[in-house]
Amino acid sequence: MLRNHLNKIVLTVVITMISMPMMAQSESFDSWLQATRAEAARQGISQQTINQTLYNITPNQKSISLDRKQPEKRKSFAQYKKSVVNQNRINQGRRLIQEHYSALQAVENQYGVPKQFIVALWGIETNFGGYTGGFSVPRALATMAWEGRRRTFFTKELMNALKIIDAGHISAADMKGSWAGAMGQNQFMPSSFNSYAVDGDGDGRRDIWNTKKDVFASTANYLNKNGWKTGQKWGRRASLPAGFPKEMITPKIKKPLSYWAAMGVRKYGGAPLPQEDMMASIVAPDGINGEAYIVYNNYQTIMDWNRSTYFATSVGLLADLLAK
Ligand SMILES: [Ca+2]
Repeated sequence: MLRNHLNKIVLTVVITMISMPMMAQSESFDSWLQATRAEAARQGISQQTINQTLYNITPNQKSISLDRKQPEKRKSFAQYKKSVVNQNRINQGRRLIQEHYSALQAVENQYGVPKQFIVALWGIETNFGGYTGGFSVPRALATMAWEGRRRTFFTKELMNALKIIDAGHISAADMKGSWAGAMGQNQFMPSSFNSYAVDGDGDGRRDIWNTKKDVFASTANYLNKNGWKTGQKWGRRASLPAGFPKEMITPKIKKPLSYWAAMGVRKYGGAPLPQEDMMASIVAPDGINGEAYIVYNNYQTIMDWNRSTYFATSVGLLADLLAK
């Protein structure tokens, strides 16, 4: 009897370990939650917000498994580009630029960011607000913070999310986003929201979930504050000469256009590079045998939004197609 009982315990422990693979945390979710409620109160979050977000919740296992998968990393750039810069999206983006022309123009005038970049980011992040993620952001962030792989980052994001609810920009129930807590139509993390979100329609709330003027102004403000240079392109496709050194292919190496021209880099198709006084980098998201691009300051700004050459290159290409 005792032996059977012990076997049962052992079996339960084994099953629990199998069903929660590689968990970094040793603390139970409830005890973590209790400590986090105290921390939120210490940071000045209202008891009402704490009650609405950090009581009676469980970890979201879907967030945990998606965090471990990250399927986009396994695609090639060519595949990624095909899926995010497709003809449907180009047509829809062009139509939306016409539909929201005056709102986008006002934002462009104020922040110096052309409307096609605002709409390209909107299109790639959420298919123009079509899929913003149905996860409860506080629960997703609590899950990621407790799970432990990036505890400091996600705890900070969770506190930022609670401050947004406290400030009345969105209710706790309506704060929806991705499995990792990116929110609304432009997928700002809560810290980006608190640094860059803007009340574009002047109703007193920064609403990146439902108010397009807020989405447009927040996106443009983000780029503007991260060094966007008005009047400059993002970059263009390039041809590299035979034997171009692989180690020079990185957004981290910035040289004048004239330097790249002297190395034999040309526009795709063979025309010479423009003779402008600009710093540029060479990127080739699929490696030296894939497409190469020569990219400028504004590409680096797009990479501040999302540190991926797949993403930044696709945003640039889509923006160019939307402007045509
Ligand atoms: Ca607003």
